[in-house]
Amino acid sequence: MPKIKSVYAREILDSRGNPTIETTVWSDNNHGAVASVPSGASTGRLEAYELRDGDPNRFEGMGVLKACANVNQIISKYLIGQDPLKQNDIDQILINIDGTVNKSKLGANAILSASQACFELGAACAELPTFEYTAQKYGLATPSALHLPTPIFNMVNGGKHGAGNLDFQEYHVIPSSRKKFSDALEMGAEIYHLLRKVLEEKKAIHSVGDEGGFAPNLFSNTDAIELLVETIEGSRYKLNEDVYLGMDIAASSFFSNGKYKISDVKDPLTGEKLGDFLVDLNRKYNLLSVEDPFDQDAWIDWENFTTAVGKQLMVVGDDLLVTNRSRLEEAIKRSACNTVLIKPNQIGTITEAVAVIKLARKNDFSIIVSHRSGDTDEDFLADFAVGVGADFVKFGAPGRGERVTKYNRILFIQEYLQSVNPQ
Ligand code: 2PG
Ligand code: MG
Repeated sequence: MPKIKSVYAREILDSRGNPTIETTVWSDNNHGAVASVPSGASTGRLEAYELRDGDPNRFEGMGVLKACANVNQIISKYLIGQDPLKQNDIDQILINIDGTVNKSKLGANAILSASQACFELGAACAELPTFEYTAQKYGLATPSALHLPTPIFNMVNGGKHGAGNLDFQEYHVIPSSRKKFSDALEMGAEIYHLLRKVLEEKKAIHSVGDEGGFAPNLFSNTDAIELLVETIEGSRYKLNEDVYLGMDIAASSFFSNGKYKISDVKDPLTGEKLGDFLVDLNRKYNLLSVEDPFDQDAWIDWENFTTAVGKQLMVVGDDLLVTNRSRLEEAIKRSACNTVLIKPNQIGTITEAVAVIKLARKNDFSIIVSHRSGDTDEDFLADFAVGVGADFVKFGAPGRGERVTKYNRILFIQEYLQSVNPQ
């Protein structure tokens, strides 16, 4: 039985230039693993706690030296000597030594970096690629080159992610799930480049936002969808056949005084009216998915929306569910949505993220494994998504290093699976 020999955390920078934590673990049989954690901008109210130093003299308070110290001085003491193949035990130790509901004592960033590093160390000790280790451990998938998660490309960044003036946070292009992953990736990259041209022709600003999608100034949110339609029509792909559209509304980020103010209409909308607006958009554009259509506590609006369109499209809970088992249970009870977004750092351990996936599967929810808007050059999530049999991955635009490293890893996995099992 291998044993964890050392655990060491340090501060690095994420894709936004903010500090984050990276933890390295070694086993006594000389395997090693490194894990860094991402950070959100449009965070859900009930996400596990991200510990920041708050020292205004370093990184404007964003430093994570306390989180690193929690790993180096506390967590390491408990993990050294543990078997890296026993992820449940490791995560239970982490949960116990923190002892809070939202991991606010040690910080979910500290805890996840250790949980994930140990998980990857387990894969190394088992001498398996991480996706294969995940699949064998949890029995949720039998990875095959023909059934890899479908990428959700974030082509236009608005809301809290873009410097432009769009209210909705993300505008997605989603290749048909019938496409091979490599073809889907090619499609995403081609459409991304065409979109740049369309935006240039329209003289809309085309800087990119946090997730690599373009961040234009437009008159309305609907304009952004129209531009995507125009771009796809100018490509060699057919809308609603080869490729579909989706959105992350991230409605909690523009919900104030009980209403939603969006540039498409003059007066702020009630939840009911925003629902009507989105149902209309769906009628017009045949959307494949709509994420966070309402505020994270507006359960009744979610229920009504899912009743109205849940058979036609994925209603995705992100801020609503925060990768949290009890929130998912509530959503199942209420039929408030039909798809769960999985972000391990919303909950803080691999074991708890897997428990949410298992519950979602049992209840016929679709599963999307997602990055964060502040991310690192990690490809762990790609392996994790394949290993748990996720239906989709949301890793941002097909551009920028921290985004494409994850898509490229699935490309590698496809080729690897093809070589071991040619079909
Ligand atoms: C989202 C995510 C990732 P953030 O809302 O889905 O795209 O954004 O990481 O800022 O929460
Ligand atoms: Mg979201």
